[in-house]
Amino acid sequence: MTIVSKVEQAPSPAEGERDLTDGFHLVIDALKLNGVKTIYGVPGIPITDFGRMAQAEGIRVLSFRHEQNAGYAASIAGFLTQKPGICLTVSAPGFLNGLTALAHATTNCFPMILISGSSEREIVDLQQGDYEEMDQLAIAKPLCKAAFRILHAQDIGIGLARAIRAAVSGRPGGVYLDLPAKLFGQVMDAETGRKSLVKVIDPAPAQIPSQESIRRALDVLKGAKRPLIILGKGAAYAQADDAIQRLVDKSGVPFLPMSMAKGLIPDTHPQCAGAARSTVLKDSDVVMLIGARLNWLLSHGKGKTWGDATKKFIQIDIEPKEMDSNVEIAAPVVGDIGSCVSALLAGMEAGWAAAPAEWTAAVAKKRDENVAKMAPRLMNNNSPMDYHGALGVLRTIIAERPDAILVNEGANTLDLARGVIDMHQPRKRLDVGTWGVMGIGMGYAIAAAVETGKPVLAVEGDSAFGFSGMEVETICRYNLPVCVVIFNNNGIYRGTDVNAAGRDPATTVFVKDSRYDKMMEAFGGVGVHVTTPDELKRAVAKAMDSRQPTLINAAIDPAAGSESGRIGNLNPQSVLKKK
Ligand code: OXT
Ligand code: ADP
Ligand code: MG
Repeated sequence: MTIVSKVEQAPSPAEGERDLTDGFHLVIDALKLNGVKTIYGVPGIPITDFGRMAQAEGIRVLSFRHEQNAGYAASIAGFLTQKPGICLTVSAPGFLNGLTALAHATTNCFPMILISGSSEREIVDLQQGDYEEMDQLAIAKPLCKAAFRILHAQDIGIGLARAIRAAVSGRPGGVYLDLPAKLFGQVMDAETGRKSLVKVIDPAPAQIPSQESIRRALDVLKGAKRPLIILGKGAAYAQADDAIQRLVDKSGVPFLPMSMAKGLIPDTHPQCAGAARSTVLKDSDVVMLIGARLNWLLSHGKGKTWGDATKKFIQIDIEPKEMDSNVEIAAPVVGDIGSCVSALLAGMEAGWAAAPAEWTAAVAKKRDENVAKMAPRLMNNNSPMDYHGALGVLRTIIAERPDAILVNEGANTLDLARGVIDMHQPRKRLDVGTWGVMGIGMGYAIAAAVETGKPVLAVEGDSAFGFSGMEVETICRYNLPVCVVIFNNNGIYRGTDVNAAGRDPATTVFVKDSRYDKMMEAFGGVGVHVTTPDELKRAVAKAMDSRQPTLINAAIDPAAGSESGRIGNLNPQSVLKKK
């Protein structure tokens, strides 16, 4: 190709002179060749022109107000599409702003590539104080799955290929790609450059489990009296939805979805044990983990949550090192979830006995009791609203629009929404993930709308929203179908804390009765303030159907929440008396 922009402004090449390309265009061509359609980032030196050129070449380049939000957007784009989400930042401070999201992607096993411009190697390595000097590669390395730097234009094809393969193959994760400013301007012969590009073939190859591991797993499952299947976000990521549904149906085993696996099989399925969580964890005797780790969210597979009965675990995971990470795994099945679940199905002979009826009936009974206990709380029309009253109407909104995407963060706002709002389709619930991180909200909402075209409902604690709130301008700028509902209880967990020393406000409280809806109005979106569940329902339904950027400030009783939501037990306690 003939190079454009800066080089094109040079005098036209003399007759017979070769076509040239440069670093800018080689990176863009390499991304396009590998199917990258969207970049999330923040412009500046040295990548401003790169963003412009990528846009001119047909890549959608979404410009954010802060790199962390662009990074979270890229990470969830990776989860939703199985392709690496791309985040583009400037050097040092921009890079560091993007790094939290890169680490988050790695922790959550989402494929993502953070591409950052960087300063001149010669000056950085001698620490001579270059513009935004920082040894970015060294800093990124421990926080991601792989990190690469490209120094020469002829290596761009290979460098991009390595980054893409590292992000999506095996256990997916975050990859850092360092592009020094000088690289962009390097010129080379266009034909040689074209030939140097690499289209990555089969970037995430199937990983077939051994027959022996399948036989072992089926033997353990067959011997179970009280079996349980736990579905994690790895199962949602794998997009093996039909096979997983068949396994659940054929085995008759109750299943417990982890937060982001909700909807992989509808929460309303008769075998769903989401509303009998404590019971199934405690009383099961064989547990099959599919794309879920035995980390803190599952009490490490031991302790009182899991009861006294000896458990046997079957674990399906693409990462062999995950096995025995917390407790002994009786039947490790290493491979990609699609291949593993298909092999299990193939090995379940005709007439495979469904899970014992006594067990499934006990689980169903507990679930129905819990659902019945919660039902009246969801129907209250109190003002000020409590969490259940407000969430009850949002549950209906999602039931009526099962293809909408729910983004959710906060403490009480997160934990109660997870329980109350049933999900009906795979990969529709996106939340704080493995770290319980606040700040994913607007980045996730933007990427979800962009990648899927579906309307997004972001249910946000007022504190959680504050971490990415400025991106409402981005939502308005791109006119995205995002409805943000802020559960405004005047603070973190509750709005009622008082500072005993009397000077400053307590650390957990915010300005009382703030009007977050005005923020959306400031950028041309729709802002609504509501005080009752009925008003909330009307406002959300209107926003979801109109697809207009909307922010609804939902006034929640400041006393309604509890410290840290459902995980208050994780707070250390002082042995000294509280002042
Ligand atoms: O079986 P039992 O009896 O046990 O009952 C369970 C289910 O069976 C039942 N259930 C149901 N019943 C009836 N019907 C239905 N449909 C149903 N479904 C379920 O309900 C119970 C509970 O079920 P659940 O939820 O499945 O089970 P449980 O026991 O809770 O599960 C355990 C966990 C650990 C798996 C689960 O709790 C979980 O996933 N938790 C995740 C928690 C999390 O990640 N929290 C976020 C972090 S908290 C804290 O760190 C915060 N910060 C600090 C901070 C962070 N995080 N990040 C950064 C960058 N900086 C700082 C901050 C600042 S939160 C926070 C802000 C908070 O304030 P906000 O204003 O934003 O929010 P508000 O709190 O609203 O004010
Ligand atoms: P959750 O938080 O929902 O419990 P985790 O993030 O802890 O889920 O676990 C996800 C697991 O899924 C990781 O161990 C990861 O290696 C695994 N995983 C991700 N994709 C696949 C896949 N395609 N096949 C098999 N395992 C996968
Ligand atoms: Mg709050």
